[in-house]
Amino acid sequence: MLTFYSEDSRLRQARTELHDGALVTPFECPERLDLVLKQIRQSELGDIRAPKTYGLAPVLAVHDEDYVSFLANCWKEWGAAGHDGEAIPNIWPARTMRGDRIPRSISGQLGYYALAAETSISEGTFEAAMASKDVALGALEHTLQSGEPSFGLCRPPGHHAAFDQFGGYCFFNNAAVAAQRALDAGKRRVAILDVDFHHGNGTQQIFYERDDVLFISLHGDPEVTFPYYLGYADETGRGSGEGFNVNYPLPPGTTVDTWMATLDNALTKIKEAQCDMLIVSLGVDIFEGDPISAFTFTSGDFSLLGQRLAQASLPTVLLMEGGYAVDDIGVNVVNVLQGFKQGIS
Ligand code: 6XA
Ligand code: ZN
Repeated sequence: MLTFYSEDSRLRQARTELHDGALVTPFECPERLDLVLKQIRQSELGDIRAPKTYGLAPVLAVHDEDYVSFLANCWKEWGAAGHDGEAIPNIWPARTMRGDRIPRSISGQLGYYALAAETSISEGTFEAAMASKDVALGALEHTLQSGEPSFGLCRPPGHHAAFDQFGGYCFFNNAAVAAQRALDAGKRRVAILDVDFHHGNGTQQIFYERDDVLFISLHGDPEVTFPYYLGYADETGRGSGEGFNVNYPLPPGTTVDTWMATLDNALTKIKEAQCDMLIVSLGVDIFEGDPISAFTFTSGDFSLLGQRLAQASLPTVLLMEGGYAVDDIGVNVVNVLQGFKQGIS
């Protein structure tokens, strides 16, 4: 299985994340790439390739143009406004305010386009986000052409990024960009299966009223888990999208047996919906040792996950989402990919 990866993903080197009331070094850091690359190189998985560049058009197919301009210019404008630190929102169009105005000030714009405060915008963030969606598109193109599965080592991740909002370490929704491209290339219905510990609110929002993308997510119950305001079981899609959004919120501490039984339900739905492509939002923060999550996967369990995903028997692209800087993330990712390979042979 080929891996797609871009050196430019390292251009985001944010120094600050608002976490537990303090500014800490971000969990979502470039070292994550090294941990995964090291294990892929030591495995027999296959080559690592750099993607070509695909420009902005595939981004604009799922994101708002003004939002994309905001991301492209934010760091420069933040500096021009005289701010020393990284760009962090601290005011929002909250429920009692107006949501129909986009202020001229970069501080006002930050709140308008942010859905959370932990993710600061820093030098190189936009460039890294561009590289990350190229990684997703490179993996997709390879799978479309060869029918073989591929892995996109995307960084920054994407599944929290909505039509016009960033947050949860995400800027462009890599899985959504890839799904739209697959449809434009002739696929009829794409399943996006999100196994990250956190709900993929951005992916859900982008496709909520559509029946050509089936979005299914297994995640920590938003009653007690980020992103809190989306990801409940009663969110089933709207209009022609009704029935094409499926959420499985699970309590912290959920056992792997329960999680796998839920995955089987998800795979049945993908079969019933007659999808002709599978994109996996692969977060390995379901690991028992993950510093910000609360599921109980061991490294060995990730092999089983890979095997089960292969049983969908669909052209498959796996895209990296969360999973944080503990040495094990490389092992866990490779276990999924090797399990997948075993599952198809
Ligand atoms: C912020 C938590 C952000 C979650 C990031 C993540 N306190 N998403 O892993 O999948
Ligand atoms: Zn996550």
